[in-house]
Amino acid sequence: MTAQDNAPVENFDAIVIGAGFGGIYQLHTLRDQLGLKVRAFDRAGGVGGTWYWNRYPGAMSDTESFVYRYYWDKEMLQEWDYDHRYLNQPDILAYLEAVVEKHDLARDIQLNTEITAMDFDESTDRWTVTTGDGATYTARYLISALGLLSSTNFPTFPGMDTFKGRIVHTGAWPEDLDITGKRVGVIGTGSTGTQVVCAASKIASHLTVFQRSPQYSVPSGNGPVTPEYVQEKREKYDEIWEQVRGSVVAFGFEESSVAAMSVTEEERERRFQAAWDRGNGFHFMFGAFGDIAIDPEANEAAAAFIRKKIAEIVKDPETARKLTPTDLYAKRPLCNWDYYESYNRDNVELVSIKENPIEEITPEGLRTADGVVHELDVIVFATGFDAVDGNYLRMNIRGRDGLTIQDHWKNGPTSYVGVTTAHFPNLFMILGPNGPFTNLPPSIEAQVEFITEMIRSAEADGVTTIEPTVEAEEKWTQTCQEIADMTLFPKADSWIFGANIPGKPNTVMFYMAGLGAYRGVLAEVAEKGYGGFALR
Ligand code: N01
Repeated sequence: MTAQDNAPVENFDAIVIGAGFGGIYQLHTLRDQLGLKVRAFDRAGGVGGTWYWNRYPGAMSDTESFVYRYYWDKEMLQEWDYDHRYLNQPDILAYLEAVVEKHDLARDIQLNTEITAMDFDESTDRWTVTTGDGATYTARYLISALGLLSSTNFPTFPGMDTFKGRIVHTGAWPEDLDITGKRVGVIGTGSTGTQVVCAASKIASHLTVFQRSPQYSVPSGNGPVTPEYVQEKREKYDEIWEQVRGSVVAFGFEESSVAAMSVTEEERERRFQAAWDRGNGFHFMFGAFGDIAIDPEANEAAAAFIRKKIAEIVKDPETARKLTPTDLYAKRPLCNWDYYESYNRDNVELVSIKENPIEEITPEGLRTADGVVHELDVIVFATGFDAVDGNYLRMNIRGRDGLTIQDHWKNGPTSYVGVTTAHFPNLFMILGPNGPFTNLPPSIEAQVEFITEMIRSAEADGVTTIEPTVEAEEKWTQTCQEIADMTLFPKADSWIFGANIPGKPNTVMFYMAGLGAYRGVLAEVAEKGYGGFALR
């Protein structure tokens, strides 16, 4: 018997799991707007979610500073300063910590507490959550704000435990690790890996990049912004946010509706060059033309433009060849300050592990198939995440009739409007499967506000359980699939469809019609008295 067996169970109206962008706002709305008794839990030692864990060198948002924040706290929009076009990880973490402090949220956030199980009790219509140390808590409403990307994908290689240096994953970067002057190896070249490469190339004594798939990256255009720029954005925030909330990707620019092949070749080049000079990955994919992610010919034109840039930038032809992607330009778009330029530095070396696979990790470093041992002090796994449902599947979650989430999602994760799933009453997911594929804070706000209003109306109407119907969930999944099939994204192997995890079903995991359309769906569901839900 443990001490916990005798501990009294604490009961709440609502429990929030996660204290990142989603959990912080959800705790605020449920506690301070609805007056519920709420507790938020997070396994981390601080708030911030993604921005607590991802402290790797170069970690930053690739959404511009003026839209990588909450809209709901209008005072902070006016008061919180920034001086660069993009925010670095410490800036974002400091911002989230300041929100928590300003709204006195910390007293209801229990840190260092991992939730391992969530069970719905049909006799009481309450959820019981169990923590890693065996304590239990109950609540009527359970809101999971686990983040899309928090379950790390940490592949194993033979000999890993023999390595004399340090092996780290970017998603759990140790606070005491400084790679300055060290021999660093980076495995993975997605959004994270390319950011690490840009930063590490400038501080490591030697950097070896182990690349499986080459990536299309465009310039970020990062740099200082003036106080006048910040003031101008502040004065226009309502206008800016209205545009963001009605847009597709919610990055603070107008998406283009011009078809790439409808203009002359010269005009196409001019527009690609203008987008390249302006900077930002989502802008390059969605702002230069309206059909890069839809029409194969338009996609190839954009891809060819980036390939030409790689050939111009990278001095060593063999390195340039290895860095040049030949597949579709249809993964999450990347941007960096000087990704391809990094490979012109004398201390940076590129190994194509598609051509020359990693055989084993040795005490000294990493041995590739050609027999070379790359001597290293630190091996950085920038190998991404088991996205979307990975966070859920590692927990024991049981809904009606003891149904496990693993069973319910065995063919891939599903939801109704990205926030609820059938057989799991009163469980609300922020960034659940088949939610919008956008700059995340504006989508998180839309979901938190939808969940809050649904709970407010349930409280007012004496509804005890809210649960989507199986039919509504199936229809939403089909809608998401049909929309995704209109794009090129399912044709590229990436985490967006689960292709990065061996054995994971390749299924639709996002609603790709954009935030404006998504907000319209949520508004319509609410207006129709929560159509698609069984309210009991
Ligand atoms: O992860 P990824 P990420 N052996 O899955 C490689 C967000 N984000 O952390 O392409 C060797 O994209 C894998 O290779 P391949 C953003 O939404 C945002 O970089 O599968 N290599 C790939 O190169 C982003 O999309 C920001 O062939 C292996 C890399 O590891 C999402 O997070 C910053 C491997 C993984 O790339 C995920 O990005 C950072 C193996 N066994 C991240 N397994 C912002 O700027 C995987 N790889 C806001």
